[in-house]
Amino acid sequence: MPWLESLYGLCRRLLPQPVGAVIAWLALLLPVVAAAGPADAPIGPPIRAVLTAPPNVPPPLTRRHAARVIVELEVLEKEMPISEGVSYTFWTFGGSVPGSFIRVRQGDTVEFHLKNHPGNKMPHNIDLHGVTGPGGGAASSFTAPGHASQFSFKALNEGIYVYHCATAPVGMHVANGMYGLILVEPPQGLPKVDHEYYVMQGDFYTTGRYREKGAQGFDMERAIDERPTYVLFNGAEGALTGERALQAKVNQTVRLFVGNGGPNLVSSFHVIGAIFESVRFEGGSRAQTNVQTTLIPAGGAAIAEFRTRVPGSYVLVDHSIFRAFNKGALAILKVDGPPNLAVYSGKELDSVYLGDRAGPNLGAVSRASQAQAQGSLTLEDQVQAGQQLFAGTCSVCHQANGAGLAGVFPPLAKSDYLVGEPRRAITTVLNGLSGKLSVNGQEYQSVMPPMNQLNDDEVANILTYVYNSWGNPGGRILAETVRQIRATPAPAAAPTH
Ligand code: HEC
Ligand SMILES: [Cu+2]
Repeated sequence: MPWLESLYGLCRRLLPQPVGAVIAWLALLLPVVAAAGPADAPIGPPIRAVLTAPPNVPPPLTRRHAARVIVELEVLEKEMPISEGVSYTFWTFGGSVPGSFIRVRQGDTVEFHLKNHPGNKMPHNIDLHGVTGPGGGAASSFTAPGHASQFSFKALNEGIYVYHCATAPVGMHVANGMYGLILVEPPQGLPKVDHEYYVMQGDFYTTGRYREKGAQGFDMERAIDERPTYVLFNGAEGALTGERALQAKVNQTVRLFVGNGGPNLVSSFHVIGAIFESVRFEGGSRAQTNVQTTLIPAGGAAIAEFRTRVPGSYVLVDHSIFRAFNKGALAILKVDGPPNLAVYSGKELDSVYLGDRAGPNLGAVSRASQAQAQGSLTLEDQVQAGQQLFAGTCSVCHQANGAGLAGVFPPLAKSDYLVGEPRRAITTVLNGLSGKLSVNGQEYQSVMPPMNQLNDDEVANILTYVYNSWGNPGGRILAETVRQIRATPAPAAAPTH
């Protein structure tokens, strides 16, 4: 019904409010009455859909009529980083996790081509939640490696929809990254904004622990138990932090298309320091306003919008908060521009919320783990990696300069507790420390929580950094030593009498 939408636009532009608005809205209602009639048959030659890799979204559609839209999506099984120094074999739609973003218009007829790369090992298919029909396309799109399949559907309902692979074992295909979003724009389009971004959460199940280095396999048992090692935005820790952070300027409008691929977890999606002015929750057509945290079910999506008002780093998290700080569900929107003291007087929150993500990246950490794997790890590699990890893990208490805080956190700089006692330093990090303690003649009686979420490399590198900084005597701690000490059971508590 292109003439109706033109009429809508014309009314809005030419007639004075509110008369113009009323007529415009009446014009908008007409196509609803006539929906799905023969009138919205595709017009013109077929159009190839623009597909984008996350966090990018294809440009808004300017078309004001339904068309035949060709989507070509290729499945690629490929090894990619899931965290610094950790790789995983992802199964992808279009080479990225989440898969390519697809944008069509309500009323379009989508001619879908699914290709399965000849180098792949598995058959795959696609179930699009924006499809009306059994399996959402799954049965028609089952494709063996080296083959392609084709089916068509009419995008009847506008909204933001998840797509995913539905080949058995379905959970495994989804857990390996086989999901993405398709936006079906309403006929009149979405209101214009300054930035549109594509963010999708997923939970991952690796054989190794969180941040355990090297190539990690898929762990079916953990997946069935719903105990993910990683919970991530856009398929990798650091996919949207440091140099890859989302960008905006002060006083701009941001629209986030947020999906949740699961396979298991439900997301409590929140942006620290921002309030969503509008959320199309569950991807539906109704918008909720003034939302702090929006629930995104597995296999669901939302459209969240807000205006940037104060410069700084805004942290996107799953507010099931251990997932953010201990499993990776953390991304950053960096807003540049002049301060707005009337709205917010404080300083940047980077160090409070970002932890080891506050630095530009953890490049030194991956360099050290590569060197470790190749047997060429140097003292310098360890010190640099340790410095980055210390900043995110230990400096909140012991301070970046190792001086501690008088009476509360003991110093690590020139600490007589540390010097000549590497074994004791390692057990302190692994098991924590509490009770009376004397460092350089000063008494402390406080609690250090165990830091045993750190892996052997990380503990070794952090302590090597500590021993080589702030006037400390130097020396090296090796991952092997940490491994041995971790394997030794902690000393039993003294027997009580
Ligand atoms: C939440 C705060 C906190 C964090 C984080 C923390 N520590 Fe501690 N640390 C303490 C406290 C408190 C003590 C003293 C405990 C006591 O009084 O028994 C301590 C004691 C120590 C000691 C022994 C005393 C000394 O000064 O030599 C070492 C070594 C140490 N921490 C290293 C680390 C390292 C390395 C990290 C990072 C992996 C770390 N700590 C993270 C709070 C913390
Ligand atoms: Cu698949």
